[in-house]
Amino acid sequence: KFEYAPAPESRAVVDLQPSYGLFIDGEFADPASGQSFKTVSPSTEEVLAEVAEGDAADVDRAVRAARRAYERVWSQMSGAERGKYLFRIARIMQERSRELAVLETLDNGKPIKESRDVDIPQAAAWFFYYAGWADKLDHAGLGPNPRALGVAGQVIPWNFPLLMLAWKIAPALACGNTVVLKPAETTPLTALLFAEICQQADLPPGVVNIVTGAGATGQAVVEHPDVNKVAFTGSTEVGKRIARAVAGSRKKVTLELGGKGANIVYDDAPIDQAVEGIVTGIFFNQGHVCCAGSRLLVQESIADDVVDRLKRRLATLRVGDPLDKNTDVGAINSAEQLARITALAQVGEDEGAERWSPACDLPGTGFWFAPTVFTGVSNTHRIAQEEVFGPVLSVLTFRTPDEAVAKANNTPYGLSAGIWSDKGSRILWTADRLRAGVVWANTFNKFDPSSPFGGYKESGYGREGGRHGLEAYLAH
Ligand code: TXE
Repeated sequence: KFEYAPAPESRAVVDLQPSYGLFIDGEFADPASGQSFKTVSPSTEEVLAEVAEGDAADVDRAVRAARRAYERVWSQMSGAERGKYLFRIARIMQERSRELAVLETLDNGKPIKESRDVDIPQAAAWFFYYAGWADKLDHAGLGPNPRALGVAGQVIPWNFPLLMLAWKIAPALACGNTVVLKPAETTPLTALLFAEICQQADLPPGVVNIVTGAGATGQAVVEHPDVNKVAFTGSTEVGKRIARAVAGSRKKVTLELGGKGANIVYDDAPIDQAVEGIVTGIFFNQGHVCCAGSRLLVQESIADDVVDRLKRRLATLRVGDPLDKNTDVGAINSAEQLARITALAQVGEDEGAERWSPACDLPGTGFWFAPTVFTGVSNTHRIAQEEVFGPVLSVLTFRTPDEAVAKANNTPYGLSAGIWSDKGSRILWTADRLRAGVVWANTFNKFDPSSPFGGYKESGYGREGGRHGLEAYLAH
């Protein structure tokens, strides 16, 4: 067995404060109610900080500040000037990337190598990318005179806290909108550090406001009458509630909801590469990924071989301390999410699928779930239809490309899919027939700010990223 010396990333780089206020009009402020909630480290259950619980009165203050900043400053500025602020924010994020990465890992439970190599660099990349658009909107092909919408109300989840903030805030600001953002209640800390970065970048007060709190705070943001645009990433259930809440208003809405991505492996696929892609597809970020490849669809003739190789590979994954640079799979984000995953995995067993996990010693405290593979899954099983949002893979087989496509499309969702094959024609034939917003070929979970991302069916509507992502924040 390969022995390694743990190399923990030092948490001393993070200056954790015992309590955090709301960020409104460029300043940290106490919430009207005086209430707060605790954010804990999912890997140790240690309380990291007390965070302000914003209510409707705080949201109103934040929306007013955003409106003032929009009317008086941000919409009056040239695109080039707005771009300079975004470039400055991006550079500060790079300079403070180590601090951001450690804080993200502490608050979320994800492995440090993922926050260090994916979340934080990608978040900065989004700011760089949209900074470049700020002075080129007239050339975006979005009409002769694209204008900002006004105040954007944004609600984000806990799986990629800073990256989801970047997906939301960067295009909104580039287009000339101001923002009130509500981070998820289990992962507010990097959003609050981002607020500090806005101060450091001298961003005019009120352009970005961060109101922390639970679902009710998000609801107050979404329903505020002076919010012109709603952007939400989260569960399909809450997404539907938001769509109902804004129905009949003039708010522009984008929803990025759940998924049940199919990872299709044909018999001519490069198998070792495909196995790596299956692992990345579902075990990256503990499977807390809306576009995860949570269903493996493997051609019957190679299914046993692929599953054997997959199991051997999973036995080498290191599950444990997220701050250890060698860790591959970290902690589940919350006790609630762990309970959801545990319950749905039990349903998988009860429905007759075969459950397998590699031997791994899970830490005694914190929220943990071993990487899990279900074989013998049929399309009607709940673990083939419902989003688990955890490190759980369902394996299904198919005989023909038609059957692969039919099974891949047979869920309420349509966010992502992967295709593994040596034949370009087969990849194009399949991709053409998949009802999925993103289709990867011979790779998985690859992101770039220039690529649009979004869903079909119950995975939501609207696109984030690329030129398409501008459309969500412009009236034209
Ligand atoms: O999501 P919620 P939860 C899926 C995934 C997961 C399930 C539940 O399947 O198992 O959702 O996760 C805010 N009005 N995804 O409960 O509740 C909330 O405070 C306005 C997929 O954490 O949707 C948080 O900031 N906002 C997903 C955000 O919505 C409300 C990512 C998301 O939380 C609200 C997360 C309301 N009425 C979960 N209620 C993805 N697409 O990536 C809650 N919120």
